[in-house]
Amino acid sequence: MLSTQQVEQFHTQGYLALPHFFDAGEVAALQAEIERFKREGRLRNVATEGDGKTHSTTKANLQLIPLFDKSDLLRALPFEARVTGAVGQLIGEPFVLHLDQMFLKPGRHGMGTSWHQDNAYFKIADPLKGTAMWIAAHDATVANGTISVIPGSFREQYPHSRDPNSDHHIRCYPPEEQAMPIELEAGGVAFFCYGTAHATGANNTERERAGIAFHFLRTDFIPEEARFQRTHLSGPEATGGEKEYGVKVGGTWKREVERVLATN
Ligand SMILES: O=C(O)CCC(=O)C(=O)O
Repeated sequence: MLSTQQVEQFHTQGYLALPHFFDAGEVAALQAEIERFKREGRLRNVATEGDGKTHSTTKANLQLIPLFDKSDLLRALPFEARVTGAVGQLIGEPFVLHLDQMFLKPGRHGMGTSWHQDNAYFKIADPLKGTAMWIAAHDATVANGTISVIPGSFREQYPHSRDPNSDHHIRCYPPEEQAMPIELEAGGVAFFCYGTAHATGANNTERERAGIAFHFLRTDFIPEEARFQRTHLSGPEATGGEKEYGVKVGGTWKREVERVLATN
C-alpha cells in the first residue's frame, strides 16, 4: 500500500521512486533472464552515429521489446499484486499493460536514452492516467546513467523531433537544469507518468546496467485502435492473462522466480 503522500507526490510531481520494491531473489531472477537474453543474442543496438540511421559501432543502447513473449518470468511480473496495487493507486482502475521493454547499457560504451515524454508517442488525453514502472535491474547511479526525470513536467508538452542518436526514438529538449536523477539499488523502481520528461545517461562505469520498463494505461484512456491488443490487469475484463495468453499467468510470479533461480 502506498501512503497518501506517495500518491500525492505522483500526482503533483509526476513521479515516485520506491527503493527495494523487489527483493534480492527477485533481482537475481531478473538478472538471470537478462543474461539469457544476451546469450541468445536478442538485444538490438538502437544507438546511431548522430544521423538517426547509421548504427553505432562504438556506442550501445541495447533494447529488447516486447518481453512478454520471450520470458514467462517477465510476463508474470505485471500481474504481481504489489505491482497492480501500486499502479491502481497511482493511475486508478481498471488498467492494462501497454508495453514492456528493456534497455541495457554496457559498461564504458553504454549510451543513454534521450529526453522524451512518453505521451509524445501515446497521446492519451490525460498524461497522469498512464505510468511507466522502470525497474533498476542493477544498481542505478548517476555514474552509470540512471533515469532522470523533470518534476512537474507533465504540465508541459515539449515539441519532439527525431532523436539523432537512436534509429527510431523521438526526443525533446526540456530544461535539463531541473533534472532529478533517481538513484536506486537493484530492485528499486521509479514510476513516472506519461507526461513526465525523462532520460537516461551514458554508462561511464566498467559494469553494465539494465532498466526494465513496464507501461500501464487506464482502460478508459486506451486509444481506440489499441483496444483489443492489450493485457487487462484489473477490472471486469481482466482474466489473469487467460484471454490474452491462453494460460493463467496471474499469481505465477513467485513460482516463476523460483523456477528461474533453480535453473541458473
Ligand atoms: O532505460 C532507458 O534507457 C529508457 C527508459 C524509458 O525511456 C522508458 O521506460 O520510457
